[in-house]
Amino acid sequence: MKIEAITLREIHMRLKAPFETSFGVTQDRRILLVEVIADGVRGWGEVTAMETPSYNSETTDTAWHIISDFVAPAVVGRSIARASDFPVLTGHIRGHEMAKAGVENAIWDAEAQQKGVPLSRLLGGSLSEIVCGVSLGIRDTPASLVARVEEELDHGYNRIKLKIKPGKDVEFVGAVRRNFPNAVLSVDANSAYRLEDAMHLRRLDEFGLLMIEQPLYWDEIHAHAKLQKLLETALCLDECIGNSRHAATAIDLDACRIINIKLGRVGGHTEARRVHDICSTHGIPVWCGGMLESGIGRAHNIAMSTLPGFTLPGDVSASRRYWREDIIEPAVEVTARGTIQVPESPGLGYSVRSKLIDQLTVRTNSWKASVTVPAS
Ligand code: OSB
Ligand code: MG
Repeated sequence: MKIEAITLREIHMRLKAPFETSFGVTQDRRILLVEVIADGVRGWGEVTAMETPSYNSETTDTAWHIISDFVAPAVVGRSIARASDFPVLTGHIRGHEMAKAGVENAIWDAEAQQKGVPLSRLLGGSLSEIVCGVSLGIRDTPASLVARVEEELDHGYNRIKLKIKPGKDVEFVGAVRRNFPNAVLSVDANSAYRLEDAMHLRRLDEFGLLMIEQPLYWDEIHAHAKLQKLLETALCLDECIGNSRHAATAIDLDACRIINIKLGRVGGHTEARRVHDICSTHGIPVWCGGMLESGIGRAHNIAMSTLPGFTLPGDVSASRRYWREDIIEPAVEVTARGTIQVPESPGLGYSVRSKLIDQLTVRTNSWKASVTVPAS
């Protein structure tokens, strides 16, 4: 496959409601979309960096810089046999996984279309339906959180994840548990606690949670191993797993019993599949995390979630929970039993609404391979 051209654009999309995590409130998303032309076929990817370096160290603007000044120049005009060879072209660029993933994933979409297969099948996925959970932001009062949980359970979602932070944890989770004794519940702290808080976190054990996601330092696995020994509840790592070596380390140290896989955080489909494979080998269940994506990122998440190790409900849910109008057609919909039907048409399996994307675009940058004239 020859990577003939790349177009990078920034679009602005407003979430239907503000989303609060331990690191802040998000409502106005600045999302980068990547359009790649490979052998004449167009593929789409999304950069899942946040606007601020609060979840990890990347931002919309760092990704713009890294793609513009390093990734695009390194890959446009180059040929690779398949999308899974893409990391070889960008291996010299340290970090910036979300920036690289946006471009790599667009090439995966293009390859699947060239081969006439759904992206899920090109990745080796087998599920035809994926199981969905939701992630609920921090609320002002336990009562308003309970009301939100009730709505999402009524919609059929199979697992409810509650965002927590110090001061908004035990009381909130307790209220939800009392109201829904049988619901599958988990919590996500986005690194808001310290190892010294272990005795406080132990109070969550009584609520029978499926997992506690990333309670400690965003960049430290070892502290989670110490914490896991003190808790009954399974820990799940998100932020600390930037690649498959990190996953192997976490498993070796017993730092978690579950891993959340995010395409952007690990650098794209190729590395995500490696994380999945290591987890499968060690009997660690995985699930697909979300980053408040537009439909393009969501469609990539759906394809990845069809790999057999994705045995727990993910955070990938219906477009309408986030957006008044999504940039793909049809929008991602969830069945009454809280599942998404995996599309069967080639590539991402959704059509991209180019006109709407043009309206939402605030800046673009593009690169084309120079035409080489054969010597006569
Ligand atoms: O930690 O999983 C996270 C959103 C932004 C940044 C980090 C996270 C999240 C979510 C929301 O939990 C997942 C989603 O609904 O897309
Ligand atoms: Mg998380």
